[in-house]
Amino acid sequence: MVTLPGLAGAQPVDRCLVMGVVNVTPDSFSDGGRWFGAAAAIEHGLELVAQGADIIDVGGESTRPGAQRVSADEELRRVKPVITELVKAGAVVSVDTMRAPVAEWAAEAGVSLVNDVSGGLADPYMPRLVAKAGVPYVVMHWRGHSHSMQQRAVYKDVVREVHDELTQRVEAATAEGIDPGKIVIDLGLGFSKQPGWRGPEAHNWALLARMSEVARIGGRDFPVLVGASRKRFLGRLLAGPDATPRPFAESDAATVAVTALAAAAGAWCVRVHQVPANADATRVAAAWRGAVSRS
Ligand code: PMM
Repeated sequence: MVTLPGLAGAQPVDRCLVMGVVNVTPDSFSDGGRWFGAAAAIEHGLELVAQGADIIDVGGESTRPGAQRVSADEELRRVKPVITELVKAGAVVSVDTMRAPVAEWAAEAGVSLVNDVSGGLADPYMPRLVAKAGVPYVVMHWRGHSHSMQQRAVYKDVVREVHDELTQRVEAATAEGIDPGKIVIDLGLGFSKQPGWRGPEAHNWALLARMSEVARIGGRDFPVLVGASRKRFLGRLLAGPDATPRPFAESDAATVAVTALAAAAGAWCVRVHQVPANADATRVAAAWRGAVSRS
């Protein structure tokens, strides 16, 4: 398992980490509206910590396909009380934002990680700000904002293209002064990816299967964050005989299966909505990897 220097507050563990999601939004894909109020979001974050989450990811902007952007002021209004209280309670918190001013506020408030789903493309000031803050940075594969992202899900060779586009983002981030040892790669599952599970358009599955290849950039193996939880490609896989996709909340068992497989393949962290079973899966995977390395 890969350790990440600079992840403030995190206990060193010999397994894949678990990042619990707190979406302070009315319209997120998987849990929109449930934790929209600050008090409910704080309570939920604390519950995820108690259930075994290593990191709590707080976001104030929905990235569901087709979502419209909210203003930076509204995003800040949503996340401020939640991040403040979770940091105060001693949680290791990450901020899920594409905006440098939001990341800047959050870094000052004590977050341990900036999770930028655009990998620095949405706000050109983001990498410089993250370099200055000195916190770890998640660079996710992304091709555009939610309103148009599915039109961009066109690839000749998804693994090579995602790898090459992530390479450009990592180079841009390090050119702005971010320590490569603090960069985490994310495959961007569901973001400009077709949700099918067979044939050349099974983009998410190809990326999961070849995760370590995608994350080997410039001769360095970057830690990988996997965000498969409740995504549409799982609902599509689990569709009934009439091809109706399984609702997102009924794909939690499939999420756990992906967690076990990804953790066994060496993922650094999984980003999930339901913590307990995924935390168990990371322990199973760690025991599995330990046995493989001893055999
Ligand atoms: N997915 C969502 C939001 N933030 N961050 C990272 N690093 N990786 C992801 O895959 C990711 C993310 C969208 O999912 P949600 O709206 O269900 O939380």
